[in-house]
Amino acid sequence: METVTKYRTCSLCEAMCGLAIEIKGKDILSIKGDMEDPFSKGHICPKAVGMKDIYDDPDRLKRPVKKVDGEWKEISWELAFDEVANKLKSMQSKYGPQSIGYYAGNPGAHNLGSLLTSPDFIRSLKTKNRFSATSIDQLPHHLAAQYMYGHALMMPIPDIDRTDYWLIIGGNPLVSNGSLMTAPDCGGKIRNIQKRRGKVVVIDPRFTETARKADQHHFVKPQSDVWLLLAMVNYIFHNKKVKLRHLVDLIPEEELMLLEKVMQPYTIIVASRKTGITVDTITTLFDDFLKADKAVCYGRMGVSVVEFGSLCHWAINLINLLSGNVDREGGHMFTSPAFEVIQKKSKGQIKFNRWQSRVRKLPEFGGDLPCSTIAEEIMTPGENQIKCMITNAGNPVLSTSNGKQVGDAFDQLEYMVAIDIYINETTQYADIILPPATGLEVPHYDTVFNLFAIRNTVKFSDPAIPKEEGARYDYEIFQELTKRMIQEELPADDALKAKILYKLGMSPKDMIAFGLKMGDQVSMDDLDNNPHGIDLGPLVPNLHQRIMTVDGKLHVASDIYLQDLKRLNKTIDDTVEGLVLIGRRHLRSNNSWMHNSLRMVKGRVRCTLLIHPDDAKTYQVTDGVDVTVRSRVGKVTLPAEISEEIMPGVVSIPHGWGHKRKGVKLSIAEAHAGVSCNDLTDENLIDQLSGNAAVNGVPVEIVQSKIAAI
Ligand SMILES: Nc1nc2c(c(=O)[nH]1)N[C@H]1C(S)=C(S)[C@@H](COP(=O)(O)OP(=O)(O)OC[C@H]3O[C@@H](n4cnc5c(=O)[nH]c(N)nc54)[C@H](O)[C@@H]3O)O[C@H]1N2
Ligand SMILES: Nc1nc2c(c(=O)[nH]1)N[C@H]1C(S)=C(S)[C@@H](COP(=O)(O)OP(=O)(O)OC[C@H]3O[C@@H](n4cnc5c(=O)[nH]c(N)nc54)[C@H](O)[C@@H]3O)O[C@H]1N2
Ligand code: SF4
Ligand SMILES: [Mo]
Repeated sequence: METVTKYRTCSLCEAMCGLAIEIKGKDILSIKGDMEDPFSKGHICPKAVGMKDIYDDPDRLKRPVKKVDGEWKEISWELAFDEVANKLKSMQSKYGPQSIGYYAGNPGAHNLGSLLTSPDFIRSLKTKNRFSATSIDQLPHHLAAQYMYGHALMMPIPDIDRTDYWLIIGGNPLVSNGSLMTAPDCGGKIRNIQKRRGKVVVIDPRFTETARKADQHHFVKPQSDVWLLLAMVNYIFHNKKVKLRHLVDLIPEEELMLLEKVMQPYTIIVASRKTGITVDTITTLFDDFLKADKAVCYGRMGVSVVEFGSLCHWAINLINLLSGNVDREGGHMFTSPAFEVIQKKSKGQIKFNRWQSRVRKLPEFGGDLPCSTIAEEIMTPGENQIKCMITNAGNPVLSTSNGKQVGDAFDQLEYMVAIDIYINETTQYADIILPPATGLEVPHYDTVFNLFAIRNTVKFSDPAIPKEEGARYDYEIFQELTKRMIQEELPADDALKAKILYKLGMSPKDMIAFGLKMGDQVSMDDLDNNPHGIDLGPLVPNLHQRIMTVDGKLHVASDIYLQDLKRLNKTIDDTVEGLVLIGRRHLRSNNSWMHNSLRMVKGRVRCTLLIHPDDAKTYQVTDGVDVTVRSRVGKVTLPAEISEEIMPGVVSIPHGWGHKRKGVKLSIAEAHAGVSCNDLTDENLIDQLSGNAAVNGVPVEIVQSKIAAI
């Protein structure tokens, strides 16, 4: 059998690296970086080869499984589709549509079939009880994009290929490979900034892998960044450094004057007291940023999943805007994707807080409710209580705040369906699991991450390797379920039904081809002829054409933020006693679901409690010895790792671990189980404005430590 090389984009994280995969028959011989990919130019990380392990994994499901008397039994696809659709319809008629909850996880955003076909299925459920991993991630970014630029997806991207000054606050792109900034090889990009005599500055409670490569690193107390960021907005006004350049006609003058006024209390002195960074250092930092010809401030999880995440991202957008760096080379720019996801028809629509969750009255955003409310929506009796859950490509038991409680809630459900490739911490609660083909077996196009990329490129990849006989693609699963859900529901001549049925006949490739035609930059034929992808050039100024607000203006002082400042001001004198918990990521992990690859988990134990030597002394913690950590919601026991890389008063546990649980069928992951830091994070700690979970900065205490025998 002959060996062939297939080219495609890696779908694991946001970096969109090009892969060159050698295949012989049904065997994957090697996975390397595609040197001819115009975007990633050969770069990959260690996870890319993990794609082979997922493909070969004997624990991965290929056929639907149903729980019968506590045991999983394979059943046929037809039976599975019929059962799921009938059950969902009976739940709808018995308890009403709100009794069905839906949770969408992270790999869905990397998955073409799921992205294009799940929305119709979700619509057919007619439920408002929708949740996703977005609300334990980037909700504040979407909110700022919505209120300032008019659409949740109008997110400005740091143009790090051309900047002179990159301020990274609460992000670790050397490990995460960039997020809401699709940029393969961030290490190389940092080196290039330095070669251009530019500067990279990192602000983080941990001396991270990125900080090690940067020109400067400053420790910051968790949750305090908001004071620093607002102080910088104030500093720009106070020192008359506002440069609006070509955007002057977009920004309402009265809003600018109001903003200047409300920013006045946020001084460097307050910022210094809150963050622990000296007044001199902050002043130099602000001056350096403002002196640079092209500068960009970029914030990620460390300023997203915190209690003032929305204010942080509003402030970051304001800093870039007021310093003259928005829609300008080397600053904060907007992409021009070949397949346009931002539809002109949604111009001006605010999709926020149109309804609230039943129990805690948390706001809806983009049709989703905050995932911190899932458990209470299931466990609190009453009308519209969730009785049935569907998860797609998500593992909320490990990934969301107070995950153990989410598991307990799932255990109470009347019915649960998981669309997933594994029997894991979440899906083990399901009654039925529908496993799609995945990874290298599915067609791929990045509708989402091209929108967030630092350069415009485009590529379509057909499946690199055929799916197993009898397996189904995710889009087939969604299309089959949707068909059954709407069949009798809507009258035969219903226009929506006709539209959905028409789409049900289309493959994802047909849909992308159609979208590309609308965009008029490249055709599917062009992509078929260019398997390495096509470069469409660097980002270009385009905000005047792309802005999506109803009046075409860029709003800098929306009332939601001004109101939230009042909430912030109440905390001005708060001080932190004891320890707070933050997270961390590792190059060989991908949230919770790649630990069943030996290649990814072998070596030194990575699920440790990182603690500063001073705190270790105070709490009598010994390096390498188990320590028990407790929060309001639970406790975990794990080995301590004493290091000066974490600042005093802060401890860190990576998320996505904790695989040793009843019902889990992940042989390798169970043997390298670790503990789940989300058994400590608290569903009540949220960013009140957006409803986003706050998993960084959680108060914890050390309740027991074993002192190593000398
Ligand atoms: N404490 C703390 N918690 C966090 C974070 C943190 O930094 N700290 N980070 C948060 C972030 S940013 C995110 S995005 C979330 C992630 O949260 P989730 O999306 O809920 O969890 P994942 O770990 O990504 O789980 C992905 C699931 O998808 C399945 N899967 C993989 N590939 C496919 C596929 O092709 N199709 C289908 N149907 N299923 C598939 C896997 O088996 C797994 O069950 O975690 C969040 N949780
Ligand atoms: N290898 C790997 N790559 C991944 C993932 C993975 O699990 N593994 N997950 C992917 C996903 S879903 C996402 S969303 C991205 C996330 O991408 P990143 O946000 O770049 O990743 P994190 O490691 O969460 O980085 C957050 C940083 O914030 C710091 N931090 C914590 N609290 C605070 C605070 O209060 N203030 C400040 N200033 N900093 C703080 C942490 O120490 C950490 O260094 O990564 C993606 N890429
Ligand atoms: S950086 Fe992300 S996209 Fe690139 S190879 Fe690694 S996991 Fe895949
Ligand atoms: Mo994420």
